[in-house]
Amino acid sequence: MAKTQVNDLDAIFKVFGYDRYMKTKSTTVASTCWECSTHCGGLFTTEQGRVTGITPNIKHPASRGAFCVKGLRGLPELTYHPDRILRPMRRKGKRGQGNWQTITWDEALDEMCEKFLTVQKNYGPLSLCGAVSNAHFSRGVSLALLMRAFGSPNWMMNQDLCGGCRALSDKITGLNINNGEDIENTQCALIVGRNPSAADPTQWLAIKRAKKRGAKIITIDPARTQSAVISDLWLQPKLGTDASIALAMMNWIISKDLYDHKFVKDWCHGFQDLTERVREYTPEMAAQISGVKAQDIITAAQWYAKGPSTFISGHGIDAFSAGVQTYRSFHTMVAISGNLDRVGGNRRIKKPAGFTNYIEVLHKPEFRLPIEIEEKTIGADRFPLWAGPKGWQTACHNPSVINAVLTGKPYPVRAMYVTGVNIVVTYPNTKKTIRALKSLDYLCVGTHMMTPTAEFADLVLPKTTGLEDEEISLEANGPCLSVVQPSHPPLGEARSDFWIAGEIIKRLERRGHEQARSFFPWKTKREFNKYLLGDSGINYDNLLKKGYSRFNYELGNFSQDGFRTSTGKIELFSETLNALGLDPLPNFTATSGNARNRELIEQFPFLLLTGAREKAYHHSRFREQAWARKVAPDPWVQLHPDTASHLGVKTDDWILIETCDNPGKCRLKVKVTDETMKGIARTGMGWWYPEAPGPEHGALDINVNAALSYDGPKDPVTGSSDIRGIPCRILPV
Ligand SMILES: Nc1nc2c(c(=O)[nH]1)N[C@H]1C(S)=C(S)[C@@H](COP(=O)(O)OP(=O)(O)OC[C@H]3O[C@@H](n4cnc5c(=O)[nH]c(N)nc54)[C@H](O)[C@@H]3O)O[C@H]1N2
Ligand SMILES: Nc1nc2c(c(=O)[nH]1)N[C@H]1C(S)=C(S)[C@@H](COP(=O)(O)OP(=O)(O)OC[C@H]3O[C@@H](n4cnc5c(=O)[nH]c(N)nc54)[C@H](O)[C@@H]3O)O[C@H]1N2
Ligand code: SF4
Ligand SMILES: [Mo]
Repeated sequence: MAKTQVNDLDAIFKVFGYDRYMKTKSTTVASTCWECSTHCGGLFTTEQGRVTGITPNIKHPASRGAFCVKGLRGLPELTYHPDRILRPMRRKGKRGQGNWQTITWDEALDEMCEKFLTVQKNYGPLSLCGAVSNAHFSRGVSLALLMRAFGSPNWMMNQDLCGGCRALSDKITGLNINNGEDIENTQCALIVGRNPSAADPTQWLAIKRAKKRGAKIITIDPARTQSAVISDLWLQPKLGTDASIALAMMNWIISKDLYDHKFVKDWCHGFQDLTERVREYTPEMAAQISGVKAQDIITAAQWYAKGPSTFISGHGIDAFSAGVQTYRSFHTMVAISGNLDRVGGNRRIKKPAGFTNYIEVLHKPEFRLPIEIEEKTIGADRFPLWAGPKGWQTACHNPSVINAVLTGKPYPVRAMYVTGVNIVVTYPNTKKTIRALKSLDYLCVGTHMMTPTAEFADLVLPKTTGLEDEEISLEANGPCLSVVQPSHPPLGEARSDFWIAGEIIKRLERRGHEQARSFFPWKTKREFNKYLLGDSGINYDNLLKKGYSRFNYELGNFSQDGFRTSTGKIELFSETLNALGLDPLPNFTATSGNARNRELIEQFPFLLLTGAREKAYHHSRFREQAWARKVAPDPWVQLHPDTASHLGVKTDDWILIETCDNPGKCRLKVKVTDETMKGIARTGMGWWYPEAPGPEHGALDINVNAALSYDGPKDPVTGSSDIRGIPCRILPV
């Protein structure tokens, strides 16, 4: 049981009149941590109005007792941090000067509504844009629907930098398997570009259990991660070359007749075309591309084909300019090997009949804007499967939005509502993001702490944390439904994103925009949650009591469910990509880092890998917390001993990284280790120092996105930019 540190909470409670909760006796609720999408079930104990202990819930079907320090310490210490923003604040003086005036919610919401309506009147509704992390939480849905209520289809989410390539490949291929890994029953776990020991404790515990049971573990990762250490086979590829390995594995599986004939015959479209495509990808050829031994590729193919096998993938093969094709190479292999929706394989997403997912809400016809407006979503012209009416989550293409703010093309974007995302730190090209935010007519930011993004706002809104909110989520890896429930009322005047959206809708109605209500018919969050449960038959009270709810599901019911593609089958040959003039078959394409010419290699001799996860932080979060800063005080960069000695640097030296796109530099502290490959600079992301001078708080200094461009090569489907495998040079400080 972790004890939380309490700061000047008594003072906060007194100021906001919460003394009465301090007198209540100890209570425990079964809830879920929603600091990250792992969603670990926990028992949260509240004493005298504050959470004093969190215990992992071993009964939770998805997390099964997994939890991490970010949930145990990060979440409570964020909630009770003395610097937490607890009242709406209006900018005084110039933007970014750090002068704020506390105002009431009524003043804040009236102002936000008026300013948005003014911009809407001056530049049209499309000039309004939202930004949020994703639509796996209610905040994504409430933000998107709020923007639609103003008449704008424009909102940004960070999935082009996160799981977007995986999601689109999954959708195009027709699998529907995101997070459906059945690790508990697998005989072979194929871990690709995923670092579960740092990123996902639920997965990591399950992998260790599988290992103990005798399942084979294969890791494909350029770095020696903890899963590589426990693996029976570790393949160490050059960055961005994984597609060649998957295609060669399929070459072996097909040529040795190890594929699932019945599944291929009944349910796959384009097997002959795929066979022809993979013919050229012999293990020897893939070995040349990837630097991995041909024999290791063959062994991986044999183990994987024997199965049942589960494919566990992550950010290491996502979010780059060849992300969708790389995922297609693995996803088609999941299909032809018969590992789809079988025990020990990759389950298709299950949900209770009658239940509505967040993403399904976004696609419901009653909440849509007219198609001719949605077609104008920024980026829909270039990336129609990503943005706009046919888009996966209907959101914008982010770098195109930043450009629209700065150039007015394809049309002006003049006001933004940013919540649950810290875009100055987490989008590539920090300088440019700041320039864009500074140039807006109006910026409203919802946050818990003063972040480098909130610093540029006109209005800052105080947000509830996961100890104060109520939320339902579908856990594909359970499968089950899980609930976040408040341990106590919000501190100060913090409010949820859902509440804020609802209050703005009320104001729009009062100002004569009655149609706004149709995008947001729910009056309370509870009502919305009940709407999601629909007629699934799941009892809300039982859900709250246990913290989760299991439901019945069936595996492999393909004839009943079918596949959501144009052919009704798994599309090895994608008709969707073909219709767009894109390569319909999985393929390997070299990224800019792999395709460097001699001149570029001389100038930028290394490849930059960003995003390695740190246990104490969640992206840019928790940098204000003393324990986390003690565990990981500085932004590090791993260099192989040969690379370090070639450069003449040693552990604890500071260096500067500059990429070939050169928007700026990033300062990092060297860790010399053979965990990483020669010639690579491997670093994390999300760094800033809350205590450093504002408004940037170090975001232009120690934040790797200060050195990255958002305008480089793009994945043709998702518009994702390279955030690893980027040619770079290393300079002394
Ligand atoms: N503690 C902590 N946990 C987190 C997060 C956090 O910030 N902190 N963030 C959460 C979020 S939103 C995400 S998206 C996930 C991300 O977590 P993961 O999906 O695990 O992704 P990364 O840590 O970015 O990278 C995983 C591995 O990919 C490897 N890799 C890099 N390039 C390549 C490549 O070209 N090929 C292959 N095969 N591997 C490569 C890296 O060396 C790394 O070990 O973590 C989640 N969990
Ligand atoms: N170079 C590079 N860039 C990357 C990555 C990389 O690997 N390399 N990774 C990318 C990935 S995978 C991701 S997911 C993104 C992450 O990018 P962000 O989503 O911007 O990252 P966070 O630091 O988690 O920022 C979340 C912000 O939301 C606030 N917040 C947290 N919880 C809540 C909540 O419940 N409600 C509200 N309203 N706000 C909340 C926090 O206070 C914080 O300021 O970064 C991407 N950027
Ligand atoms: S992995 Fe950690 S931060 Fe993520 S949900 Fe679980 S406890 Fe919370
Ligand atoms: Mo992510």
